[in-house]
Amino acid sequence: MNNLSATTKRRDLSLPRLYAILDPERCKGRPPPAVIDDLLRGGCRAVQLRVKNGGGREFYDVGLGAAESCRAAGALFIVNDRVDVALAVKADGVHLGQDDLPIACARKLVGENALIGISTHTLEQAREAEENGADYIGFGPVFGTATKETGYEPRGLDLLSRVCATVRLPVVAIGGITEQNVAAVWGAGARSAAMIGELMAAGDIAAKTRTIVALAEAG
Ligand code: TZP
Ligand code: MG
Repeated sequence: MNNLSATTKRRDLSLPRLYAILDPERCKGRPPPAVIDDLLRGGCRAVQLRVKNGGGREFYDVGLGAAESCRAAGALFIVNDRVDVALAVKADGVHLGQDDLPIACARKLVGENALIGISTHTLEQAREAEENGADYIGFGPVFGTATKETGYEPRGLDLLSRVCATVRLPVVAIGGITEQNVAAVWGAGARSAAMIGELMAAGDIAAKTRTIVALAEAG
């Protein structure tokens, strides 16, 4: 839809090592467009927009600007939960939870070139997501997190490793990932590390992003 042209095949997907999640409620008073700019200036090349409590209009308005900024920077832009918003803002893809639309249904709506990611919390869910045609899976929470009431115990690095060894899809690990533990997450086989709190807690988001991207390049 956005950076994925008809000639870019989903199966060639090489997700960036850092997958930032932008949640306007977690921006600590900073305007979401400024936070997106900071993430992109810091070298982040995958951004997911997550709007849990706003209406579709807020999601659309923030998403439209975010999609444009990501497109200009050559970054992937993914919309959380809402297929309609992903289509409306021409995102690169949509990220679904276990209770959202089934993958096959979302695929019919977004088409063959868009990415579909799905959150998983068990090995079985990860296998199922692969069988059902997801392009990548989220897996977590790997560690404890204060950002979301997940309802799940932290899954830990051992289970993350098993999931990464079992599915062929790229795995985006999520939950409690920080500058201190991100190398272990990549080391466990996760292609990418999703972060909310660690990035938003930084006084200088661009500098923090740069640090994480540099860690990935050093590893
Ligand atoms: N899904 C599982 S854990 C989580 C989500 C959305 C929150 C991740 O946030 P943080 O601050 O990076 O732990
Ligand atoms: Mg969701």
